[in-house]
Amino acid sequence: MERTWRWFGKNDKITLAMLRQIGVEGIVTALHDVPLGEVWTREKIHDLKTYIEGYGMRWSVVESLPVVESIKYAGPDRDEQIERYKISLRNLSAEGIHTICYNFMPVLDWARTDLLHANPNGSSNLYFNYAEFAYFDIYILQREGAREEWAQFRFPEGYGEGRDVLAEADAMAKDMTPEKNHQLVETIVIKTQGFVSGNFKEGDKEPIEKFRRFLDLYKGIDKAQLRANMKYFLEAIMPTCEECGMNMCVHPDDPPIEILGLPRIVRTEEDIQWMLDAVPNKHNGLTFCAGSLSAGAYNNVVEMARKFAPRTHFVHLRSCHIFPNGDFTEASHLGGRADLIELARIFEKENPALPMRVDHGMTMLGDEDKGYNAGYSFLGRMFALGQVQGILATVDRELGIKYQQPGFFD
Ligand code: DNO
Repeated sequence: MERTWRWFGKNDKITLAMLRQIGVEGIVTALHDVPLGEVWTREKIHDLKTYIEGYGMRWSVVESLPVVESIKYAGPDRDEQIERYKISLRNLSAEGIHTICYNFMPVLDWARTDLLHANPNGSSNLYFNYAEFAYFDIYILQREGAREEWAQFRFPEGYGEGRDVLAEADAMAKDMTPEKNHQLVETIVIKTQGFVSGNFKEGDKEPIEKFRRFLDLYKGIDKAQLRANMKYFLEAIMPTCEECGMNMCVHPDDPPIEILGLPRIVRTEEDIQWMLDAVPNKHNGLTFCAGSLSAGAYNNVVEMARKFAPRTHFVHLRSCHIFPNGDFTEASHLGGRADLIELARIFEKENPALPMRVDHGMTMLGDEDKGYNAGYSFLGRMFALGQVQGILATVDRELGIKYQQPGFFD
């Protein structure tokens, strides 16, 4: 697979010169300065692409060309928004970029409750605690129906036995302080969304009010309706994708659970099969995010990779550990539920040119002071990339694939 790296543009503290030294071949990025819903112009795309090429790499994948909420909930301007999306697709293709990662998660992109959870080795990782999330939902967001929903909440078989998430959230409420509440809002809304979704920004004055307004847009939208809206979007853009050779790859929901009373429709094998069958076109494909999928106890990630490899256009390698109480964290890239070694075999056999990036590394050895985006450390991700490069070198030898890491005397 092509060794790629998610880079956040010219303001990223991790520079392309740094990435060149660690074996990165392709860049995964977006026009982060273009407001949500605006067309990506050919000039802007060309400028960034040329900048990347100046460092001897290529712009391999767009992550993300965001799908605005009104396409997801079918607002009055959805057709106009889809037309704009198509223009951006054409402009990207004209500049030689043919892989687009996007998601169809309503309101909230990925979610965690702790961004610096201590690992036993002194580094830290992202973490999701169900009770803290329930606390946020019931006590901070004060979402109608939240309490009843959490009272009904059940963990997948084999996890969270005897755990009462609602009781834990109520207990937390007793010693919560405004500072702790603020921190949870920063974690769930600002720091995880600010750099990816465009719905929320660093410095938003009243993020919770804004959040509630977004949630209101989805009143009455259930799973079937959200599926219908996704199908509508994909059917509308497929002729453009065919015309300009564009591969669309949906990112699975992270975590793969229904949250905040919103439907989530890219969580399981059945969901993915549905979305591939609903629009049976090779250009309608998948970002195989092993990390997101492995956070769902019901997902057998290796089996899913075998099944969906032919429709996978982009791979995220990371792996999660689920604790007996149901909470989860990022595992080592050599461990966890995802089995990255077997995944590397499956995808290398399928297509050795598939772009792949490591995802969410540890925060370690001073990463914490550098102001990197949550989950996107330098040293932690570099460590993970080193591990994955080792896995790929071994698998490539098994399969007889010749690979020479760029930038070295062989
Ligand atoms: C988080 C990311 C997601 C992903 C988008 C794709 O770390 O994996 O934000 O980029 O969902 O649209």
